[in-house]
Amino acid sequence: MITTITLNPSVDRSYMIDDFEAGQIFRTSSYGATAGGKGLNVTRVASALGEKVLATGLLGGKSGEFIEAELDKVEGVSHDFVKIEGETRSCIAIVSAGGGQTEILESGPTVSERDLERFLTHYKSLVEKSSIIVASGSILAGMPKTIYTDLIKMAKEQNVPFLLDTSGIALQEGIKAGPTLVKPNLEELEAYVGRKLVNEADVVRAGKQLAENGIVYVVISLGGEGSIVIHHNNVYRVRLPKVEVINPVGSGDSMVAGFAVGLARNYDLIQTIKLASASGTANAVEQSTGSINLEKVQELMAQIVVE
Ligand code: TA6
Repeated sequence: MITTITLNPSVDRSYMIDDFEAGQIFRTSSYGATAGGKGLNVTRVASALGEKVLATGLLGGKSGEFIEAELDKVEGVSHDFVKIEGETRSCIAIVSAGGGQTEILESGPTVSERDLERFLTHYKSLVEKSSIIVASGSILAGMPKTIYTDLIKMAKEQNVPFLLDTSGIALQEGIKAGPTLVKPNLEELEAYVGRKLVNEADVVRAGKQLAENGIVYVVISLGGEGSIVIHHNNVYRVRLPKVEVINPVGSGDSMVAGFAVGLARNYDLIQTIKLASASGTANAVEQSTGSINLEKVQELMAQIVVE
Protein backbone atom coordinates (compact mmCIF):
# COMPACT_ATOMS: atom_id res chain seq x y z
CA MET A 1 0.00 0.00 0.00
CA ILE A 2 1.17 3.53 -0.80
CA THR A 3 1.33 5.75 2.29
CA THR A 4 1.19 9.50 1.67
CA ILE A 5 2.36 12.05 4.20
CA THR A 6 0.96 15.59 4.22
CA LEU A 7 2.51 17.46 7.12
CA ASN A 8 0.78 20.71 6.15
CA PRO A 9 -2.53 19.84 4.49
CA SER A 10 -4.77 22.54 3.07
CA VAL A 11 -8.34 23.25 2.05
CA ASP A 12 -7.50 24.18 -1.54
CA ARG A 13 -9.85 26.81 -2.89
CA SER A 14 -9.72 27.41 -6.64
CA TYR A 15 -11.34 30.38 -8.43
CA MET A 16 -11.65 30.60 -12.23
CA ILE A 17 -11.29 34.30 -13.18
CA ASP A 18 -10.38 34.76 -16.86
CA ASP A 19 -9.19 38.37 -16.64
CA PHE A 20 -7.75 38.34 -13.11
CA GLU A 21 -5.59 41.33 -12.14
CA ALA A 22 -4.46 42.33 -8.64
CA GLY A 23 -6.18 45.38 -7.19
CA GLN A 24 -9.62 44.84 -8.74
CA ILE A 25 -12.89 43.25 -7.58
CA PHE A 26 -14.02 40.02 -9.28
CA ARG A 27 -17.02 37.80 -8.83
CA THR A 28 -16.54 34.20 -9.85
CA SER A 29 -19.22 31.64 -10.60
CA SER A 30 -16.72 28.86 -11.07
CA TYR A 31 -14.95 27.83 -7.88
CA GLY A 32 -14.22 24.75 -5.85
CA ALA A 33 -12.74 23.47 -2.60
CA THR A 34 -10.73 20.25 -2.41
CA ALA A 35 -8.82 18.34 0.24
CA GLY A 36 -5.42 19.69 -0.66
CA GLY A 37 -1.89 20.13 0.19
CA LYS A 38 0.53 18.31 -2.08
CA GLY A 39 0.30 14.96 -0.34
CA LEU A 40 -3.49 14.84 -0.64
CA ASN A 41 -3.34 15.65 -4.35
CA VAL A 42 -0.89 12.72 -4.62
CA THR A 43 -3.36 10.60 -2.61
CA ARG A 44 -6.32 11.34 -4.91
CA VAL A 45 -4.38 10.78 -8.12
CA ALA A 46 -2.67 7.55 -6.96
CA SER A 47 -6.06 6.12 -5.99
CA ALA A 48 -7.57 7.27 -9.33
CA LEU A 49 -4.76 5.27 -10.99
CA GLY A 50 -6.02 2.22 -9.11
CA GLU A 51 -3.75 1.92 -6.07
CA LYS A 52 -4.82 1.55 -2.44
CA VAL A 53 -3.57 4.62 -0.52
CA LEU A 54 -3.33 5.43 3.17
CA ALA A 55 -3.16 9.18 3.82
CA THR A 56 -1.63 10.48 7.03
CA GLY A 57 -0.26 13.73 8.42
CA LEU A 58 -1.60 16.33 10.85
CA LEU A 59 -5.09 17.87 10.76
CA GLY A 60 -6.87 20.39 12.99
CA GLY A 61 -10.12 22.31 13.39
CA LYS A 62 -13.05 22.67 10.98
CA SER A 63 -10.74 22.62 7.96
CA GLY A 64 -9.37 19.30 9.19
CA GLU A 65 -12.91 17.92 9.47
CA PHE A 66 -13.69 19.11 5.90
CA ILE A 67 -10.60 17.32 4.58
CA GLU A 68 -11.47 14.04 6.34
CA ALA A 69 -15.05 14.23 5.01
CA GLU A 70 -13.70 14.79 1.47
CA LEU A 71 -11.25 11.88 1.78
CA ASP A 72 -14.11 9.61 2.95
CA LYS A 73 -15.64 10.13 -0.51
CA VAL A 74 -12.56 8.95 -2.43
CA GLU A 75 -12.61 5.33 -3.59
CA GLY A 76 -9.56 3.35 -2.42
CA VAL A 77 -8.36 5.94 0.06
CA SER A 78 -8.14 5.35 3.79
CA HIS A 79 -6.89 8.05 6.13
CA ASP A 80 -5.42 8.12 9.60
CA PHE A 81 -4.31 11.64 10.61
CA VAL A 82 -3.04 12.91 13.96
CA LYS A 83 -5.41 15.62 15.26
CA ILE A 84 -3.68 18.79 16.43
CA GLU A 85 -4.84 21.86 18.37
CA GLY A 86 -4.27 24.36 15.54
CA GLU A 87 -6.55 24.95 12.52
CA THR A 88 -5.50 23.38 9.20
CA ARG A 89 -4.84 26.10 6.61
CA SER A 90 -6.45 27.11 3.31
CA CYS A 91 -4.63 27.83 0.06
CA ILE A 92 -6.07 29.93 -2.77
CA ALA A 93 -5.48 29.32 -6.47
CA ILE A 94 -6.80 31.93 -8.91
CA VAL A 95 -6.78 30.41 -12.36
CA SER A 96 -7.03 32.84 -15.28
CA ALA A 97 -7.60 32.34 -19.01
CA GLY A 98 -5.21 29.87 -20.63
CA GLY A 99 -4.37 28.25 -17.30
CA GLY A 100 -2.32 31.07 -15.75
CA GLN A 101 -2.33 30.65 -12.00
CA THR A 102 -1.89 32.90 -8.96
CA GLU A 103 -1.50 31.02 -5.68
CA ILE A 104 -1.72 32.34 -2.12
CA LEU A 105 -0.46 29.74 0.36
CA GLU A 106 -1.16 30.20 4.07
CA SER A 107 1.68 29.03 6.32
CA GLY A 108 -0.57 26.79 8.44
CA PRO A 109 -0.75 26.30 12.23
CA THR A 110 2.16 25.87 14.65
CA VAL A 111 2.46 22.30 15.87
CA SER A 112 3.06 21.71 19.60
CA GLU A 113 5.89 19.47 20.75
CA ARG A 114 3.32 17.02 22.12
CA ASP A 115 1.44 16.78 18.81
CA LEU A 116 4.71 16.39 16.91
CA GLU A 117 5.74 13.52 19.17
CA ARG A 118 2.33 11.89 18.65
CA PHE A 119 2.77 12.14 14.88
CA LEU A 120 6.29 10.62 14.92
CA THR A 121 5.03 7.68 17.03
CA HIS A 122 2.12 7.24 14.62
CA TYR A 123 4.44 7.41 11.59
CA LYS A 124 6.76 4.75 13.04
CA SER A 125 3.76 2.39 13.32
CA LEU A 126 2.89 2.91 9.63
CA VAL A 127 6.31 2.46 8.02
CA GLU A 128 6.43 -1.34 8.03
CA LYS A 129 2.86 -1.51 6.65
CA SER A 130 3.84 0.65 3.62
CA SER A 131 5.15 -0.61 0.26
CA ILE A 132 6.19 2.94 -0.61
CA ILE A 133 6.02 6.28 1.21
CA VAL A 134 5.38 9.62 -0.53
CA ALA A 135 5.88 12.84 1.44
CA SER A 136 4.88 16.07 -0.27
CA GLY A 137 4.61 19.71 0.66
CA SER A 138 5.73 22.26 3.18
CA ILE A 139 6.17 21.65 6.90
CA LEU A 140 4.51 23.26 9.90
CA ALA A 141 6.01 25.88 12.20
CA GLY A 142 7.19 24.04 15.28
CA MET A 143 8.64 21.19 13.20
CA PRO A 144 12.44 20.85 12.93
CA LYS A 145 13.75 21.70 9.45
CA THR A 146 15.14 18.13 9.51
CA ILE A 147 11.72 16.50 9.86
CA TYR A 148 11.89 14.86 6.42
CA THR A 149 15.47 13.71 7.11
CA ASP A 150 14.18 11.90 10.21
CA LEU A 151 11.21 10.36 8.37
CA ILE A 152 13.43 9.19 5.48
CA LYS A 153 15.95 7.58 7.86
CA MET A 154 13.17 5.63 9.61
CA ALA A 155 11.85 4.41 6.22
CA LYS A 156 15.32 3.42 5.00
CA GLU A 157 15.88 1.39 8.18
CA GLN A 158 12.93 -0.75 7.04
CA ASN A 159 13.88 -0.67 3.31
CA VAL A 160 10.73 1.23 2.39
CA PRO A 161 11.23 3.50 -0.67
CA PHE A 162 10.60 7.19 0.17
CA LEU A 163 9.60 9.78 -2.46
CA LEU A 164 10.05 13.42 -1.40
CA ASP A 165 8.51 16.52 -2.99
CA THR A 166 9.07 19.66 -0.96
CA SER A 167 11.02 22.93 -1.17
CA GLY A 168 13.36 25.29 0.66
CA ILE A 169 15.27 24.23 3.76
CA ALA A 170 13.08 21.15 4.25
CA LEU A 171 14.22 19.92 0.80
CA GLN A 172 17.88 20.80 1.40
CA GLU A 173 17.82 18.87 4.71
CA GLY A 174 15.71 15.97 3.41
CA ILE A 175 18.11 15.39 0.50
CA LYS A 176 20.92 14.64 2.97
CA ALA A 177 19.11 11.44 4.03
CA GLY A 178 19.08 10.16 0.40
CA PRO A 179 15.39 9.64 -0.43
CA THR A 180 14.59 7.29 -3.33
CA LEU A 181 13.18 10.12 -5.45
CA VAL A 182 13.02 13.91 -5.34
CA LYS A 183 11.06 16.13 -7.74
CA PRO A 184 12.35 19.69 -7.59
CA ASN A 185 11.04 22.16 -10.15
CA LEU A 186 13.59 24.48 -11.80
CA GLU A 187 13.25 27.16 -9.11
CA GLU A 188 13.73 24.62 -6.29
CA LEU A 189 16.78 23.13 -8.06
CA GLU A 190 18.35 26.59 -8.56
CA ALA A 191 17.78 27.33 -4.88
CA TYR A 192 19.46 24.04 -3.96
CA VAL A 193 22.62 24.62 -6.07
CA GLY A 194 22.58 28.36 -5.32
CA ARG A 195 22.88 29.50 -8.94
CA LYS A 196 20.76 30.33 -12.00
CA LEU A 197 20.59 27.40 -14.46
CA VAL A 198 20.97 28.86 -17.94
CA ASN A 199 20.47 25.84 -20.22
CA GLU A 200 19.53 22.18 -20.14
CA ALA A 201 23.12 20.99 -19.81
CA ASP A 202 23.39 23.16 -16.69
CA VAL A 203 20.13 21.70 -15.35
CA VAL A 204 21.47 18.17 -15.88
CA ARG A 205 24.73 19.06 -14.09
CA ALA A 206 22.76 20.41 -11.12
CA GLY A 207 20.52 17.33 -11.11
CA LYS A 208 23.57 15.04 -11.03
CA GLN A 209 24.94 17.08 -8.12
CA LEU A 210 21.67 16.38 -6.31
CA ALA A 211 21.86 12.65 -7.18
CA GLU A 212 25.25 12.43 -5.43
CA ASN A 213 23.31 12.21 -2.14
CA GLY A 214 22.38 8.64 -3.06
CA ILE A 215 19.07 9.61 -4.63
CA VAL A 216 17.98 6.95 -7.14
CA TYR A 217 15.64 9.16 -9.21
CA VAL A 218 16.06 12.92 -9.62
CA VAL A 219 13.03 14.27 -11.49
CA ILE A 220 13.28 17.92 -12.54
CA SER A 221 9.82 19.12 -13.52
CA LEU A 222 9.65 21.86 -16.17
CA GLY A 223 5.90 22.51 -16.34
CA GLY A 224 4.56 22.37 -19.89
CA GLU A 225 8.14 21.86 -21.13
CA GLY A 226 8.14 18.36 -19.63
CA SER A 227 10.90 17.09 -17.34
CA ILE A 228 14.42 15.75 -17.05
CA VAL A 229 14.88 12.46 -15.17
CA ILE A 230 18.28 11.34 -13.87
CA HIS A 231 18.66 7.67 -12.88
CA HIS A 232 22.21 6.55 -12.05
CA ASN A 233 24.20 7.70 -15.13
CA ASN A 234 21.22 7.84 -17.46
CA VAL A 235 19.54 11.12 -18.33
CA TYR A 236 16.06 11.19 -19.89
CA ARG A 237 14.50 14.24 -21.56
CA VAL A 238 10.72 13.93 -21.37
CA ARG A 239 8.50 15.93 -23.70
CA LEU A 240 4.73 16.40 -23.40
CA PRO A 241 2.00 16.75 -26.02
CA LYS A 242 0.42 20.20 -26.30
CA VAL A 243 -2.91 20.32 -24.43
CA GLU A 244 -5.46 23.02 -23.59
CA VAL A 245 -4.52 23.83 -19.96
CA ILE A 246 -7.54 24.50 -17.71
CA ASN A 247 -6.01 24.34 -14.19
CA PRO A 248 -2.33 23.33 -13.84
CA VAL A 249 -2.36 23.42 -10.03
CA GLY A 250 -1.46 20.01 -8.67
CA SER A 251 0.21 18.75 -11.85
CA GLY A 252 3.56 18.27 -10.07
CA ASP A 253 1.76 16.31 -7.35
CA SER A 254 -0.01 14.20 -10.00
CA MET A 255 3.36 13.44 -11.57
CA VAL A 256 4.70 12.28 -8.20
CA ALA A 257 1.63 10.06 -7.82
CA GLY A 258 2.38 8.49 -11.22
CA PHE A 259 5.95 7.75 -10.18
CA ALA A 260 4.76 6.18 -6.91
CA VAL A 261 2.28 3.96 -8.78
CA GLY A 262 4.82 2.95 -11.44
CA LEU A 263 7.41 2.05 -8.80
CA ALA A 264 4.83 0.24 -6.64
CA ARG A 265 3.86 -1.84 -9.71
CA ASN A 266 7.51 -2.47 -10.71
CA TYR A 267 6.96 -0.91 -14.13
CA ASP A 268 10.18 -0.36 -16.11
CA LEU A 269 11.54 3.19 -15.87
CA ILE A 270 10.30 4.37 -19.29
CA GLN A 271 6.77 3.14 -18.51
CA THR A 272 6.94 4.79 -15.08
CA ILE A 273 8.11 8.09 -16.59
CA LYS A 274 5.28 7.97 -19.14
CA LEU A 275 2.66 7.20 -16.47
CA ALA A 276 3.96 10.05 -14.28
CA SER A 277 4.12 12.56 -17.14
CA ALA A 278 0.69 11.58 -18.48
CA SER A 279 -0.78 11.92 -14.98
CA GLY A 280 0.66 15.43 -14.57
CA THR A 281 -0.64 16.50 -17.98
CA ALA A 282 -4.05 14.89 -17.37
CA ASN A 283 -4.44 16.96 -14.19
CA ALA A 284 -3.80 20.20 -16.09
CA VAL A 285 -6.77 19.63 -18.43
CA GLU A 286 -9.20 19.19 -15.50
CA GLN A 287 -10.83 22.13 -13.68
CA SER A 288 -10.51 20.53 -10.25
CA THR A 289 -7.11 20.60 -8.49
CA GLY A 290 -5.39 17.23 -8.17
CA SER A 291 -7.76 15.20 -10.32
CA ILE A 292 -7.29 13.04 -13.44
CA ASN A 293 -9.39 11.06 -15.91
CA LEU A 294 -7.95 7.53 -16.27
CA GLU A 295 -8.82 7.19 -19.98
CA LYS A 296 -7.14 10.55 -20.62
CA VAL A 297 -4.00 9.30 -18.82
CA GLN A 298 -3.87 6.19 -21.01
CA GLU A 299 -4.42 8.28 -24.17
CA LEU A 300 -1.67 10.72 -23.14
CA MET A 301 0.83 7.97 -22.26
CA ALA A 302 1.11 7.11 -25.96
CA GLN A 303 1.99 10.76 -26.70
CA ILE A 304 4.78 11.18 -24.12
CA VAL A 305 8.23 11.29 -25.76
CA VAL A 306 11.20 10.01 -23.72
CA GLU A 307 14.67 10.65 -25.18
O1 TA6 B 1 0.97 21.69 -5.69
C1 TA6 B 1 -0.23 22.42 -5.55
C2 TA6 B 1 -0.58 22.59 -4.07
O2 TA6 B 1 -0.94 21.36 -3.50
C3 TA6 B 1 -1.68 23.59 -3.87
O3 TA6 B 1 -2.90 23.01 -4.12
C4 TA6 B 1 -1.44 24.07 -2.44
O4 TA6 B 1 -2.02 23.15 -1.51
C5 TA6 B 1 0.08 24.07 -2.41
O5 TA6 B 1 0.53 23.08 -3.34
C6 TA6 B 1 0.66 23.77 -1.07
O6 TA6 B 1 2.07 23.86 -1.24
P1 TA6 B 1 3.04 23.73 0.02
O7 TA6 B 1 4.42 23.76 -0.59
O8 TA6 B 1 2.75 24.88 0.94
O9 TA6 B 1 2.73 22.40 0.69
